[in-house]
Amino acid sequence: MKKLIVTTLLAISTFATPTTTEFNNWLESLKTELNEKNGFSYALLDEAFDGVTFNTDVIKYDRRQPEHVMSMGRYLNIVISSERVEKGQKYQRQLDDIFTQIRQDYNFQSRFLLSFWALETNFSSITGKLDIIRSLTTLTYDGRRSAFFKKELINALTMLDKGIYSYPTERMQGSWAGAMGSTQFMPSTMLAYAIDYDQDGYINMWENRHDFLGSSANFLSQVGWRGDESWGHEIELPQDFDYFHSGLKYKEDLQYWIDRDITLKGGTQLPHTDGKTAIYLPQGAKGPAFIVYPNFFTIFKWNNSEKYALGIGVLSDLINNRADYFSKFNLNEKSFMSFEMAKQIQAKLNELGHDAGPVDGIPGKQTTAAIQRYQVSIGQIPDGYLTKELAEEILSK
Ligand SMILES: [Ca+2]
Repeated sequence: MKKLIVTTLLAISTFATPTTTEFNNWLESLKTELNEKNGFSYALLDEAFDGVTFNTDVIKYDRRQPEHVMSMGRYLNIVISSERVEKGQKYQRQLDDIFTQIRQDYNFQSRFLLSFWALETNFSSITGKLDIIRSLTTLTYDGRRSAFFKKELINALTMLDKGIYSYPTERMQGSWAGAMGSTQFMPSTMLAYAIDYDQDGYINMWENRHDFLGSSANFLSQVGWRGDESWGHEIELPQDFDYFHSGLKYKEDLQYWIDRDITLKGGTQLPHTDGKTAIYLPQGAKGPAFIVYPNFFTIFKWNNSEKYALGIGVLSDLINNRADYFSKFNLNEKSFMSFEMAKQIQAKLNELGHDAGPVDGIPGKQTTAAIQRYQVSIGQIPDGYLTKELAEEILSK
């Protein structure tokens, strides 16, 4: 499910490609272990690993590094298009019987399922063509995250062993890291959450819309999705709003914000939730302001990325024609932040006495607070949002 969209790529760091003999010897000992320790039959193992070789492309994908961190505006521009919204609306009408059934069984809204389906594989058009067993075997051989990928390889073998999953191709295919099907489930997610929703005897996560949509609702419901709540709402911030209390790390009960005069756009009271909420300004004080509800944080359990979560929320609103705020996003925002630049900014903020924390190139809560203190010192609204202009100004001090 995890995907990294990047603007430009740096040169790939080096890695050692094994010789055919080295790899085959290792693979034989792995098969022995999988038989003796994990109980897979040699019949299954021989078939699963038939013709499997080390795939250098997979390691190249694993090592690629973005030169710049993608800006929020650029990301939204890429994942959201009018064509995608229209396609979502078309499927919402066409698949109404499936969505009605899912609503009854899981209390799950169609617009969110359509958004996950869109962001993962553009409605099943890009599900990945790499051999899953080969990719996971390569990543198990490679040292970087061996233990994680070995578990997923064992899960993929368990899928083959169970014989209840069906694939459109002879061998299981998917992304370089092992995600599969129309909603890009990893093998562990497949085993835990994929279901035969149309009860035809097979779980087909590639082509059977009942199965992959039902499985996605099953997964999200089990990790805490609330079918009667949205992801978030556009809000109106009062004049005296304390920007030091905005951001996803500051979770509060709804009453906390009501007491501070926060309302929906137009002054209407915030819809009820008994879960934690946060004030979220994805493009700073100049962009649209939101209050995010528990579902927003549940999206992180599918893909731990703030941009992805906002992409799902915004697309779901556009599909249901309720994204009046959309024009407030700056979709022309350039990507400019790099790891090196983040380190320079942290060092500069520390030098100026704003305590940005360790100079690690990964701006977190402490760096955001330092940016806010810097903004106060120059008379700006302390939204903690680092625009290109603000970054350049800090570095010029
Ligand atoms: Ca089925």
